[in-house]
Amino acid sequence: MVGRQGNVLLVNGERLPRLEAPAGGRERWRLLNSANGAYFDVSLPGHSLRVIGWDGGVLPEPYDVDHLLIAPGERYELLVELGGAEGDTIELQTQHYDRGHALPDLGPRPLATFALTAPPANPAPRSPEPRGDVEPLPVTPATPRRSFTLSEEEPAGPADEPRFFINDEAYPDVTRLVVGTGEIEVWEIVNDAEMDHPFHLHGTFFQVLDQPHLGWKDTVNVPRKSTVRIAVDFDNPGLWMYHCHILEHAERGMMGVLQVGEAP
Ligand SMILES: [Cu+2]
Repeated sequence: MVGRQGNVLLVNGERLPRLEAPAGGRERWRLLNSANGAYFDVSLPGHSLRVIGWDGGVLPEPYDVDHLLIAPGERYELLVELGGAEGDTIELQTQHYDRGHALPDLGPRPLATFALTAPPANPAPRSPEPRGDVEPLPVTPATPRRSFTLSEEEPAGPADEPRFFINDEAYPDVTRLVVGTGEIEVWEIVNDAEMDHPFHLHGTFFQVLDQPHLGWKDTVNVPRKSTVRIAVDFDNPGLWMYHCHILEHAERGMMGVLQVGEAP
């Protein structure tokens, strides 16, 4: 029902790796949640994280957070200042995020340890922060809107499987959406289910509306009983999927088909 959670956390395929980094150094990290169903809410206690990029590239305006929620399939690029002295260790942690269905709070869990080494005697000059070139998509009251309602059905008995739907249809029994190449649309993703679902679109990136940061994404978490609006520029003709990125949910129905342009 909730997707495979697993009971061992891996970073780059390793359990609790110990990494070295020069004290006071600045590093660029790319975080990708490749878990099937687990959410990560990462932090470096005592340090802030500077978000410089998302799934689809570098942001025009970076922003700072003290923890960062990463749903399955999402990617974030960070600049991290590893403040501290030689010999200190800093722990990258994940904490519980309540994504519904009363999953247990296991408290903060370590992901990796950074052991600070002596800073270089002659540090290289810092390169400037990368800045992306992103313009807001031109959304107007005339921009076509579509609505997608995500829902779930718990198994009726022990022999049953849960089922998941978009607009009451379960893949593969779905109506193909057709969009003209170059059309801009606003998609309203309504999560009517009892848990969060990370919505993922293939073939193009989108901008998440109603939130303060501009940038390109292809996966966005839609918290339970809430609505997320995205603006999409369908500039890439072809036949594409959109689905929940918890793969058990896609497998059990929460997936649709989108045709951009002429039928291939
Ligand atoms: Cu889901």
